[in-house]
Amino acid sequence: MTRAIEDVNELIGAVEHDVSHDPFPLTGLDHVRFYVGNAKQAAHFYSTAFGMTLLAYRGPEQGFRDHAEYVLKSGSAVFVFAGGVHRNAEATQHYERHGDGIVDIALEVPDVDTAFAFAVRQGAQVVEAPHDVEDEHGVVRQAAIATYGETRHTLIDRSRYSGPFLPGFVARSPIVRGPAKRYFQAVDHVVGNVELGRMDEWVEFYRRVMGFTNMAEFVGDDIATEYSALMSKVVASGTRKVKFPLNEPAVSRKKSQIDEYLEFYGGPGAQHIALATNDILRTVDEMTAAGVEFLTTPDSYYEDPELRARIGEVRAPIEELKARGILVDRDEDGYLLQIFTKPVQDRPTVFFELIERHGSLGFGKGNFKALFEAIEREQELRGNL
Ligand code: TYF
Ligand code: FE
Repeated sequence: MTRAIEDVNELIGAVEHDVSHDPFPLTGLDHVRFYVGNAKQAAHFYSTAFGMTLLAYRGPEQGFRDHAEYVLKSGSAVFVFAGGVHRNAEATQHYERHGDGIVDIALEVPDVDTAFAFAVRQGAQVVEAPHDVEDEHGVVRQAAIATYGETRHTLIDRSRYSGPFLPGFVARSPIVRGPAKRYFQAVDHVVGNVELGRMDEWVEFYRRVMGFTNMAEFVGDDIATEYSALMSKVVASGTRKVKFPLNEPAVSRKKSQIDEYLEFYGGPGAQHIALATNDILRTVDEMTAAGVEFLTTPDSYYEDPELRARIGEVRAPIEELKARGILVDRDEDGYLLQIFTKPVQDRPTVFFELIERHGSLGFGKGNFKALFEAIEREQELRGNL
């Protein structure tokens, strides 16, 4: 194992685990694909505001008449932004239904046919049967299965491919000069919002179809009725490299943020992507300077003696965290620092999280109250509470 891979594993809380005996062997997350209203401008935003690097492109110039697709990278995190070139393109119609959103959480697998056969035997819905895609750089084997809403998981084996991304894509140079140091280096987790009462079915889906197991962290009935208005459970692959929290709305005094998402997205879908960083202070400063808006945290959060006692010593002075609104949580394994952006499009749907892990494998359970209050302040401003 190279040093760089170890660093990433540490960053996203991965654990030692031999995948060769798993029923659904999974190497990791391959990429996340978005359908957006204007991929050219999205590629610019994720370059300038998220410090990502344009790597590859595919569009009409390459003979792909429906979509313009831009591939951006930051460390091992790879995002593809696809926009429809005409009104009948899949992305155009998806955009009309959902606005900008995540359509594919693509997974890298060592053997597409085996993984696909297992998934389908376990009840997964087929989107694309296994097939080869090739160009002069080699062959990629891929298949796809459906998950919540109109979201899919493409299964990819790129071990026989050496091109810049996938067949048909051509290398492209960065849009702007990138930051001196990248803002984040991996996707830590991807969260799905599903309909009321359906969370356990989707937890069961990932257990059955991918052999995922539940992680300890969850928002139960108690927290839901008291302040969160959502229920949440986390499933993860054997290595913990792939982690999928799943939320459903809960009935409480206020309109659930999950209901707001479901209403404005037009159904279930991916809610947030958490990006692993090893310098959250600098990343927040640079992204803020580039125009990214983060949720705010009231000063009272940092002045709470109970929180101070619970979090103990962390790598930065509390004042530095307070100045940026960064949240802290600690559990038996260590601590984490995290912060959330506001939605990154006009609809109150998809947002991002930055997370800096120091041993903790959790998701910030201790911050649920502060976080959900911050989200509700925004919901209120939008008139959706
Ligand atoms: O991924 C998580 O579980 C944390 C907390 O609507 C969270 O980031 C959970 C639900 C939610 C927003 C954040
Ligand atoms: Fe999260």
